[in-house]
Amino acid sequence: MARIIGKPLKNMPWEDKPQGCREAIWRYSGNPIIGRNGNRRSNSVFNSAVVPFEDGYAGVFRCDSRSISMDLFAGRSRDGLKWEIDDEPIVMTGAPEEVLKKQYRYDARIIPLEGKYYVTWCNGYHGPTIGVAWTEDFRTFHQLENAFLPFNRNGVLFPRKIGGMYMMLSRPSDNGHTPFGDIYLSQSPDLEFWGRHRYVFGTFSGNDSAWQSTKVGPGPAPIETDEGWLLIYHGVITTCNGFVYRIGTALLDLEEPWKVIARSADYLMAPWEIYECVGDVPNVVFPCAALTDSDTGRIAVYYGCADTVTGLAFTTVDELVNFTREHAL
Ligand code: BMA
Repeated sequence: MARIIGKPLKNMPWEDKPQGCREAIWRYSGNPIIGRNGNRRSNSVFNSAVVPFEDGYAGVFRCDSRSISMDLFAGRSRDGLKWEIDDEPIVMTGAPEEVLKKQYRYDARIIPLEGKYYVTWCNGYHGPTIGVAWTEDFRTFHQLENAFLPFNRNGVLFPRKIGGMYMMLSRPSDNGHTPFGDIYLSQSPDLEFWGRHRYVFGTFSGNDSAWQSTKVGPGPAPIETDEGWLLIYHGVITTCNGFVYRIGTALLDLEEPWKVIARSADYLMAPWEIYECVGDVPNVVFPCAALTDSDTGRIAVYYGCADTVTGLAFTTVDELVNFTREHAL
């Protein structure tokens, strides 16, 4: 049995695997948990991050507005299912004015690290790059320097230092909808200066795993297990109707996490449900957060559906480790 190395989480959102289900992950019966009108002006709420906070949960949500602007909003929940999302976007403080200038912000991740909650997101600075901030209360957010040069997306911190360094995964990109993309790892002594870049893994162009032939990018913060860092990621194929986004898994070495132990050839989850296939951008499932309980091994994955609404799916560490190894490339 694989084990999560982390904290217990009592009362996390959960449903048992439905009888007869043969999948390694199963959707919440009440999906989508957040609809288009998550806050007053939202057109869509998706690709958002949540963490346990105080006696419930807090989150940073991507709410595209009805003018179709992209920004981040704080939210709170008692049960991780019903969310109250602020009507006003997060105001960042602390960084030099040049860095605080806001063009657009989207696709946040939240990583509990050394007693604070670090938020990373795709930050518009003459093109997309990785914004970084921390908060202790989800009201005041202290922004740091952008981690990288443009163009980059999907910056995801590891939840602890490894070999004395902070580590972040990312997916270098272009200024548009990026018809390529591999996962890299960068290291930092202070969360400001990033270097020692390593290639983790890239697209797979063969017939054996075509769903991830256009680009791959990290999803939720890697989950520490006794078998390695469990990475849930998105993989994309280009079809005659455009991109299709699916979800896969990989296991990375605990000490040198740019080394891949195993990676799934099959996708874990794909747009099958109507709310994943129909929306502003059809055929997208895009994972950004995972809650975990070290006692039971349960995992709850939050994912964007068709760039329109937010879904939740359940699995366990054992299911994902077995799935990754069983279908390894
Ligand atoms: C990516 C990002 C995501 C989005 C996806 C599908 O490049 O913009 O926010 O979910 O495309 O449109």
